[in-house]
Amino acid sequence: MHHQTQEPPIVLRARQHRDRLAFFGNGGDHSYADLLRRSEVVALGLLKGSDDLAEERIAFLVPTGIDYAAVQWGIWRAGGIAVPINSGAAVPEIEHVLVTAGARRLVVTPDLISTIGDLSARLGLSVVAPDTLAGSGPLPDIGCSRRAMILFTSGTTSKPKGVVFTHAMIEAQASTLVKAWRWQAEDRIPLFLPMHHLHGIMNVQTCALWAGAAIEPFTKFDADAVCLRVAERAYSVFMAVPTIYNRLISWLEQTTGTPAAQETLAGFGAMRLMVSGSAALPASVHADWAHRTGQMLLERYGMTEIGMALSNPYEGERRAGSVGVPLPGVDLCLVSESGEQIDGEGAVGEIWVKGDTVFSEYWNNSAATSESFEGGWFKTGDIATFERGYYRIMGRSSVDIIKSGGYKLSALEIEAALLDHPVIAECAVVGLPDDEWGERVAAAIVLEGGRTISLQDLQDWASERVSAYKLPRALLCVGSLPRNAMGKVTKPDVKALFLDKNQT
Ligand code: MLC
Ligand code: AMP
Repeated sequence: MHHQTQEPPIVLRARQHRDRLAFFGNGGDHSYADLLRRSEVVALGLLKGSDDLAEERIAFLVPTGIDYAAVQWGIWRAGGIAVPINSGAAVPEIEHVLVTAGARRLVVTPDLISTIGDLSARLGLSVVAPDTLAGSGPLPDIGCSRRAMILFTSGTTSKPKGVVFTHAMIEAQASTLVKAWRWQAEDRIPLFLPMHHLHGIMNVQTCALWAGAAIEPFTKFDADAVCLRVAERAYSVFMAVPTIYNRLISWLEQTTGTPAAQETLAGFGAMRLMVSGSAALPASVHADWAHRTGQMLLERYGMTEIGMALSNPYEGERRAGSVGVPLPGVDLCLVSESGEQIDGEGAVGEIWVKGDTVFSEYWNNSAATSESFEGGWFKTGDIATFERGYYRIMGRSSVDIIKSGGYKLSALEIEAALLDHPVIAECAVVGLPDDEWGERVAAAIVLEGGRTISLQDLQDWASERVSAYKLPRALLCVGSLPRNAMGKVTKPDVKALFLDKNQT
């Protein structure tokens, strides 16, 4: 009897759109048939004659576009777990990801090989260029409960943790959003977000490809390039973080009155849907955008561990400063400090979430996994209130988590890196409010024996150790750090040191 291979859900979906475009733009036009073919080649090449990768972790460092998607799907189709690597990461950060995930193979394009420094020799890593992959034979059956992907996310521990996604979770997240936001095969979207985090990977790429829509890939966000294509009416859907909306507003201000600005405004106005998320969208930016373009941004709230949980409605009031209501299938409640579930108008508490989109484990870290759940609920650490039918995010329960440019950063991770500096004796990292970035990383340090260091020198030194977006943007050298009676650094007082200084 002929055996029909059980394929990852997104691959099955793609078979319905074989002749449609999956990717377009400067990197060329590529159909779904092309993506299916290329991902099969990657899968067979990775299998090298074995029947199944059996959840081997395959790291990959490949530019956004058809190549990235083909490698990601290829790993899935061969039965592996895809571990995307941040192309802007520092070598020690990549090492942490590879070692924690236990990845022995890295798929990397020649243009990005220098990103990994000496790691292949040091870790005995097998490095493979995607276009050298080839093979033949059948592909394994991929059940939905299999693990598919690990995304690393910073948090209240000093090193990022690996959030494990199964195919079932990916299916739940994509199908929920495709329905809620009415994705259609005719949609076209630009993709300029980093491809090692949820927003770019799931909300943009996976949802678009789930729906049979087309993606224009960019290696990074560039306002000039994106606005030019918006003016040409290249897109129907747009998804970005608040810092990008700030940049677009600056671009529109700088070009006011030019024909290019007029066309760009009209292009934004004509889109079907524009979404903001990953960090709080100031109500002033929401209003400014609506005033300029006529578009009411749809703000939603999510997290790597839970996918998207709250969303303003596609139809109905999109309220500035609010994140709307739970998406279908998401169970959500607010919990007070004393651990009681609270609801009703004006309730304030930590967001706890349950549902098919929620992850079930941090990779190889059962202690962190069990700490983050209670009674089956995932505890997000985000504080929200419920007002007139909508949720509003008020902040976070931990001062050690910073959101800058939509990236979640761990103050503890940055402190640990800075403490490796030979003259830094103590340090405390905080997030300062910032109009462009949401928050900005600031470091208060105590130096050994009367030494000094400039911000620039500190950044130059630290850039070998952490990604650019984690670098301190403000520095204070102090004689001692503010501490409480227990000897613990009091972060609100550290923040006050910077804010007081700015006022004088
Ligand atoms: C970069 N710079 C920063 C910075 N990032 N400064 C302060 N804070 C930061 N976070 C500096 C650079 O070093 C550079 O400095 C200058 O800003 C301009 O750099 P750039 O290269 O133009 O910045 P760019 O790389 O374009 O970054 C801006 C950005 C990017 C907004 C496009 O940060 C971005 O793509 N953010 C999205 C992150 C994201 O996808 N998060 C989702 C996580 S998932 P100099 O001195 O060299 O000029 C998630 C779940 C959910 O949150 O709900 O979605
Ligand atoms: P990450 O861990 O990178 O997935 O980031 C998830 C975090 O981003 C959440 O825990 C929130 O703190 C924050 N976040 C995401 N969307 C929003 C939003 N719309 N408003 C405020 N914070 C948000």
